[in-house]
Amino acid sequence: MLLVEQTDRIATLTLNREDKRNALCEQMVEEFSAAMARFVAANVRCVVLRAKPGSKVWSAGHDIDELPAAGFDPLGWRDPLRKLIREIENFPGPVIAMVEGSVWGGACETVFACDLVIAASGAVFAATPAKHSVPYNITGLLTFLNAANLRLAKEMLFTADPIPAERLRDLGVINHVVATSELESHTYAMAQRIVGNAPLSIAVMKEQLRILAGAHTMSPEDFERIQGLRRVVYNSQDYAEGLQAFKEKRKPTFRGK
Ligand code: LCV
Repeated sequence: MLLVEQTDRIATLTLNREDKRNALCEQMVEEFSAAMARFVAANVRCVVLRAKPGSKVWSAGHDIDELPAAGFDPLGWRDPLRKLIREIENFPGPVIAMVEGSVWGGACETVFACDLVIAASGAVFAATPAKHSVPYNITGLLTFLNAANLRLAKEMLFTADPIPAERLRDLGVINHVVATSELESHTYAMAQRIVGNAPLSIAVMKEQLRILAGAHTMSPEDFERIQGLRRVVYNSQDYAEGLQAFKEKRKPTFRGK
């Protein structure tokens, strides 16, 4: 489900599950983890995460068919998407998201969790929990909040609108937007500059920034209250309706209960 390439100190992971629009499933994430472990052992200094050239859909996000039925937390600690985000954050070198096409839901968070984002003109990004009545988890929301400002994060999460890469670049969420024909050259030129710098310094700055970006205090009471609120959502008829509507390829009807 992933194509793995490594040339010297730069590695490339290509999402390779086109029949399901590169939906992020457990097997794909297991392959991702195994590849990242090999990259660490091989002293890879920069990873590029991409879809195949010409992809209309970079990734359709979390594999909805793998979301648990109502009654279970759909984005708990061991969920494949949560593991994927942590793999990106913990890799001791920059992970560059090279994006073309549309990016949905958990894939949007995945791109935002990458250290750098270079998108082709015309790419769009949609945060979709509200389309499926999914109670996103708090570290996932922090990824959005760290990538965007609160106003934009709320617009993306509440509207689920696909946002053009150009607008996200203008708001500092995306590093560069380039013509599709220049996407690879621009991305790998930056990767080359990065791997020409000091890897230990970069790795420790990445880890410091991860710690600083996640340095939020929260009382045990607030944590328990959030988990309780999320449980109401994933126990709701709306959550079950969201899953059913996707399976039946129809628009869901949410009743707020
Ligand atoms: C499994 C899929 C998926 C998929 N999972 O092709 O952020 S949260 O909280 O929402 C989180 C839980 C999350 O990330 O949820 C997933 C959010 N993703 C979306 O809402 C996007 C859902 N997909 C689509 O809207 C369309 O598939 C797009 C616009 C991405 C592509 O449309 P296109 O017409 O090119 P199809 O819809 O025909 O999909 C092709 C195959 O991929 C499956 C889909 O069920 C279909 O499978 P079959 O050929 O077996 O019918 N597929 C698409 N997305 N997220 N499976």
